[in-house]
Amino acid sequence: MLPLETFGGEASCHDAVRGSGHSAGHDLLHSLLTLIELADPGLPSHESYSPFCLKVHRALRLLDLPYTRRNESDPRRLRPFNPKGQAPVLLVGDEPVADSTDIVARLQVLAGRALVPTDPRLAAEARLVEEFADTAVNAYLVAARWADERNWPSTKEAYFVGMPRLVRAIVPGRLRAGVVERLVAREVWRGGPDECWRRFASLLDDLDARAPSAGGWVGGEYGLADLALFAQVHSLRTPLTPWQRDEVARRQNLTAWLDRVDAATRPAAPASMAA
Ligand SMILES: N[C@@H](CCC(=O)N[C@@H](CS)C(=O)NCC(=O)O)C(=O)O
Repeated sequence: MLPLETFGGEASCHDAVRGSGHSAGHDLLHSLLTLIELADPGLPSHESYSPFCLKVHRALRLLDLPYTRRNESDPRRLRPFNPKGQAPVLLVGDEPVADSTDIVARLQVLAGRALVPTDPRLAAEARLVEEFADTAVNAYLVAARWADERNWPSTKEAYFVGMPRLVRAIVPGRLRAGVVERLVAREVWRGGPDECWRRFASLLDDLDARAPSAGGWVGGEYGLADLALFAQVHSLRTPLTPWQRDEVARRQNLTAWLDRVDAATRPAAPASMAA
């Protein structure tokens, strides 16, 4: 979605993130798994502005898999690993796995633990929630950052921070026009801001009514549905989108569920930094 975390932040850094266990198997996995992601926003609450990178971070944590982080400020640098030039990419040894859905599927195999219930109907429901989050809910997040006039100045500031001033006067606006065009094609912005935010409020009401009062979204345990939905909705809770953040905060059941998933999946502080 965001053709542009591209220009925010430093070129690359490598942080080691450990799971809670420190067995030989964990150490092996730690050197085996590298998450290639976009720039680190430097927020304690969000490892990434990218909801798809956030989803993978939280899946790694939920599965207690240690990994190394590698930040690329320009998604084009991801093309050798993912022809679509998108983050996230997970390196399993030297093998690149692209797309958050495929990455989370691979992580389950590596961890030897499923993130969907054993009941096939519930497993299908969890995958449907993932698809809904990655597409429909994501469209509102992109609209909130790129199309909403109230948020564009802070989005531009955050995403294009490293760009030379002259280029910055031209490029962000052009990229924004392309993103908004795609949002219209995705229907979410076709009727303009009033319709978009009316539907958004109604979506939040439904999520609030459906949010589980304890445990995970589908089948009781935290799993795939939680990771995918959390990643998109929690991404609305940053300083980039204050109106949308406050709208989420007004929904108490939804907020309580988000906070529980956050607590269950927040990565431990980086154990070490390498150049
Ligand atoms: N379906 C992909 C979507 C990934 C995606 O949209 N990544 C964005 C960052 S949130 C990106 O890399 N955008 C750069 C671009 O499209 O040029 C997934 O689930 O991983």
